Amino acid sequence: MAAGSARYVRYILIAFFVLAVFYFISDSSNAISQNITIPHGNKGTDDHAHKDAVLNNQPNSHDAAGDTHNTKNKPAIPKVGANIDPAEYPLAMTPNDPGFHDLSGIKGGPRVNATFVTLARNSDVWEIAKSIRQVEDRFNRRYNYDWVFLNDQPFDDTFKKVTTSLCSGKTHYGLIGEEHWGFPDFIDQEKAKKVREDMKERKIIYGDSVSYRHMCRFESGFFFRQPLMMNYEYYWRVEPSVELFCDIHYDPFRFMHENGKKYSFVLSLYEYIETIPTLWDSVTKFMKNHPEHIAEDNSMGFLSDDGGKTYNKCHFWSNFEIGSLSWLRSKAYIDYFESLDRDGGFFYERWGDAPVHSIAAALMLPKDQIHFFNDIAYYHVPFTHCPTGEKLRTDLKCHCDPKNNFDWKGYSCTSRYFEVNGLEKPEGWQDQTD
Ligand SMILES: Nc1nc2c(ncn2[C@@H]2O[C@H](COP(=O)(O)OP(=O)(O)OP(=O)(O)O)[C@@H](O)[C@H]2O)c(=O)[nH]1
Ligand SMILES: *[C@@H]1O[C@H](CO)[C@@H](O)[C@H](O)[C@H]1NC(C)=O
Ligand SMILES: *[C@@H]1O[C@H](CO)[C@@H](O)[C@H](O)[C@H]1NC(C)=O
Ligand SMILES: [Mg+2]
Repeated sequence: MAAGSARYVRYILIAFFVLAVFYFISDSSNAISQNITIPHGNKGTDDHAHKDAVLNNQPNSHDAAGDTHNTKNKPAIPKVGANIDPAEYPLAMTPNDPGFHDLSGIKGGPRVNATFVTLARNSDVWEIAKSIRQVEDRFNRRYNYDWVFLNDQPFDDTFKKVTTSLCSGKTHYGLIGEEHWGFPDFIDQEKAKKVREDMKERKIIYGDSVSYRHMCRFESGFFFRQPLMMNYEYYWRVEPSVELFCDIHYDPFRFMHENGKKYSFVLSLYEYIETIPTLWDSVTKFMKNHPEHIAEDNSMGFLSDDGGKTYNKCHFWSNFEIGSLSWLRSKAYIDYFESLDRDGGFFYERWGDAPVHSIAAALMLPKDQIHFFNDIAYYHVPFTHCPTGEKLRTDLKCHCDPKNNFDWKGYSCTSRYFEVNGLEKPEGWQDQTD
C-alpha cells in the first residue's frame, strides 16, 4: 500500500514536471506556435481598434512560412518594439557597419510609430499590388510596418484580400469623408467648370478632371488627419505602379526620427506653370500674414532665384514621401493649407500636392529637417532615381539602369538642392547629366 502510493506520488510529480517543461517550451516559442493566426486575425479590419498595432512586434507569415517550426535551428526571435533602447541597435547605414549585410529574418530593435499610406481606387488593386510587393521585398518584410489604405469609395473585398495578403504588417482601410473630398462651399462651381473646359482645350494634363483636383487637395490638406492616420507619427507614401530598385538595409523611419527629419524626397523637378499660375502669389500672401511660421534657416534658395520674388517651379515629387505627420498636423502647416485653400487654386487652377508640400517644407522647416534619400532607388512614370555610385548600387543589389537616373539631368532640381544645402554631389554625377 505504502509502496503503491509512493509510486503514485512519483507519477504525479513526473506528470507535473513534464507539464512544466512543456509549458516552458511552448511559452518561449510562443510567437512561433501562435503561428500566423494571431497577427493575421487582426488584419483587414475597418475599425480603429488598434490595440497593439503601433510598434507592432509580431512575426509574420514570411517568418513562419519560410522555415520549419524546428525551434533548435531557428534563430532567436529578435526583440522588436517600442520600448527598446535604440542604442542597443545602432542603425547600420553603410556596408562597414556591423549587421549591414544581414537581411534575413525580422530585424531586431525598436520600431517607429509609423505607417505606409496609399490613396487608391478599387481599380488600382493590381498596380498597388506590384508596388507593395517591391516595398515588402526590399524593406518591409523585415520590419512589418502597418499599411493604411484610403479611398473616397468603400474598398471592395478583392482589394482588401489582395493587399492584406501582400502586406507583412497590419492593414487598415479608411473611407474618406465628403468634407475632405469635394468642393468647399466657398468655391464658385461655374467658375471652376469654365477653368476645366479651358484647360481641356489647352490639353493640360488632368486639366479637365474633377477627381484629380479632389485628390490633390486631399493629399495637400487632409490625408494626415484621417482617423486612421491619427494613430501614427510618420508616414511613407506609396502609389500604384511604383518601383523600388535597391535593398533598403536600414529603417528610414528610424533615420527620420533619430535625426529630426520632417520631410524627405528622392526626385525633384519643375512644375508645369499652367497648373499653378497664381500659387506663388498665394504663398507670398501667406508669408506676409504669417511671418511667425517661416523658418529662419529655410530653403528659399531652392524655390526662388530672386530671393522670393518669383517661384522657379522647383518641387519635391510627392508620390514618394517619408515624412512627419506631426509636422503636417502643426498649426503652421494647417494655417498654410487653409490660406491656400481659401484662394481657390485647387479648383480655379490645378494646384498639385507636390508643389504645395514642397513649398511648405522649404519655407517652414529649417534646411536640415529635409532629407534626400540617395540610397532609396525609385521609379514613378516617367522618372527614375537610381543611386549615383557603382559601389553603392552593387552593395544594395540595385536593378536600375544608372543611365536612367534623373538627378543630374537638366529638368531635375536636385542639383539646386545640393547647392542650397552645401552638399557635395556623389562621385560619378558628371557621367549622368544627359
Ligand atoms: N480613391 C481615389 N484615389 C485616387 C483618385 N485619383 C487618384 N487617386 C490616387 O491618388 C494618387 C495619385 O494619383 P495618380 O493618378 O497616380 O496621379 P499622378 O501620379 O499625378 O499621375 P500618374 O502619372 O497618372 O501616376 C494615386 O495613389 C492614385 O491611386 C480617385 O479619384 N480616387
Ligand atoms: C497554424 O495555422 C494553421 C492554419 O491557420 C492551423 O491549421 C494550424 O493548426 C496552426 N498551427 C499551430 C501550431 O497553431
Ligand atoms: C503613435 O502616435 C499617435 C499620434 O500621435 C499617438 O496617439 C499614439 O499613442 C502613438 N502610439 C504609441 C505606441 O506611442
Ligand atoms: Mg501616380
